[in-house]
Amino acid sequence: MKALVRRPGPRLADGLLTHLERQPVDVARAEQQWAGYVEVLRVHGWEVIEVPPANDCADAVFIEDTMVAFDDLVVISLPGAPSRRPETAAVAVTLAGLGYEPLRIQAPGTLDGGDVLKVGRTVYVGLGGRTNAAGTAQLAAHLGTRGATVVSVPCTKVLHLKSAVTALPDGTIIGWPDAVDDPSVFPKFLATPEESGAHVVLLGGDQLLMADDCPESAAMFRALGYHPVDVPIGEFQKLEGCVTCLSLRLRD
Ligand code: CIR
Repeated sequence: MKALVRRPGPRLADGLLTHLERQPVDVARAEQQWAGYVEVLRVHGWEVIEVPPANDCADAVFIEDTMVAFDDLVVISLPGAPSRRPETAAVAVTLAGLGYEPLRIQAPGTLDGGDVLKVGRTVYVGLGGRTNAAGTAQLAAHLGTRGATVVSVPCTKVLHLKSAVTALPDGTIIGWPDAVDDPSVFPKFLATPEESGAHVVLLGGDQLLMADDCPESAAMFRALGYHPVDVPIGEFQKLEGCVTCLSLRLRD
């Protein structure tokens, strides 16, 4: 299990905002929070690989958006926001160094990794923000070669599909209802009591990496037999980030 991460740069506070009002971001605190997040990955057995920083790109720390991994395939995204497109080059170089031959989303397609939720062989792709139909079709063609089924789902209330929903290890889709366009597209949906409670990174086994500001959701997962591990990520949440977007997980 490898996780790619990218440390926050000096321009972090200028990151893009779509649904939130701008608030001051404490870059020093963000660096501490990022280090804490990375340490949790390490402690849970992930080999952490740092992609060289992109200090000109305010949003580069949100590395999940630059790529999709599925089985042995990696697909470099074409971010919907033009300012984020320079982020992908160094990610592709790092992946090539790890032995991958990255495929690419091509214009006019756009796709952000944060819009892609994998649940077994089903891959949900959020449509409505940064990802368009052409990008979704290209991803479907790539992942179809590995037997994946891509399901396009609406995503208009939050930045990315994974800002609205993620999945528990048993495949249950979890989401904060106000952020989800249509819960009925998911076979098994469980509402979370807090917005950030909808965001989990599967660390392995029963362990769920979560933000530390959603205690009721953590209690709900505990009651289901899972083990939440919480981290403070408030500086990144101010920029519409969540726990998923701070790493790229390669599970092969
Ligand atoms: C952006 O607007 O692109 C960044 N400020 C936040 C990206 C968060 N990414 C994610 O949730 N996958």
